[in-house]
Amino acid sequence: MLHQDNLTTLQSHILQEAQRFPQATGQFSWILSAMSLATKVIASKIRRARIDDVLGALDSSNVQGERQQKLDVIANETLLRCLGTRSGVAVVASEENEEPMILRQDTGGAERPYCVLFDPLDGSSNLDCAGAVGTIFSILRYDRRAKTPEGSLLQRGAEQVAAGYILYGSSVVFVLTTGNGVHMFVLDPNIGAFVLVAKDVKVPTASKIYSTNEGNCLGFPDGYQRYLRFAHEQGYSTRYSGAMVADVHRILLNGGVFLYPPTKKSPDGKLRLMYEANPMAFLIEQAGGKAYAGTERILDIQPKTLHQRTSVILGSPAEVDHVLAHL
Ligand code: P6P
Repeated sequence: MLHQDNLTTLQSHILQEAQRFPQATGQFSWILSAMSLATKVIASKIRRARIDDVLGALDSSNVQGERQQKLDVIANETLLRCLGTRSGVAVVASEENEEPMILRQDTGGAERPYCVLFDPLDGSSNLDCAGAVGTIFSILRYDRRAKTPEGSLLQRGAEQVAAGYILYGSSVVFVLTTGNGVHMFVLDPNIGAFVLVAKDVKVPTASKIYSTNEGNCLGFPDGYQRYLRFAHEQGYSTRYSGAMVADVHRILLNGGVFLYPPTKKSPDGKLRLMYEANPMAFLIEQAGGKAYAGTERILDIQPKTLHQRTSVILGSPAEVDHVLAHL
């Protein structure tokens, strides 16, 4: 862990990182600052959700056909309100909105603007029972070769310039990579700032823990079922919260493998490529782990549609290899 005397906040970390790019205009830093502000607001609303009676579902459903929780909409609107003021953001895409939002046209200036994609409140069905939930985000550069702003979003995960998640758990944890390692911050409610607690986090190379919804296992393809038999025979432990952010964060720190295989209900996998699998894959690879969709590296997948789904195998390199060996 860091020396206690080096008090660095997310804001000062972002500014220090920006100094590595003298030609930078600061737009990128402003976007990360917007994510910091929005997620502090979301964290405060989650903490008081039952008191302020903003728990529970709305009558509406999102583009995924999933019932929207009241806080899904509140989190989504908070992120849009914070990002909307940042001049460097051209396009925003959210799990909660069928169409991307074009905030401003690409002016063709020196620095290409950015696209921000996010799942505003991942695992929100955990809210009613005070379970862990999270925000996941991915940042791409606007692709000027694309024929439409929407087309600018359909870039492989390997093109991401930044990715992160905010876990609203027993503490509020902001985990970020800008392609230069994975860094972890915890919200200090006494000062309202995300404080740096660990730099260059590395996922343990091996750990006998797997994380999957075994309720679906009879619908898993044979290779995954063979892997589960292997894990049971080897005495693995299982940990699964139903919120990807919480399950991936545990793996980032303690090691193991997270699996969402194809199922009868979701033959292509349930998790969304652009704003769940890709950002998590970028983070896990930056931390020394591996991230696959079946036998394909997630960051190599060429997306076809904004809300497309994928299967996911990610975590400690040795544990991912055990799964791949059974596929
Ligand atoms: P299941 C939450 O709805 C989510 O998108 C991820 O956060 C989580 O990993 C997964 O779905 C849980 O799905 O089918 O196990 O409830």
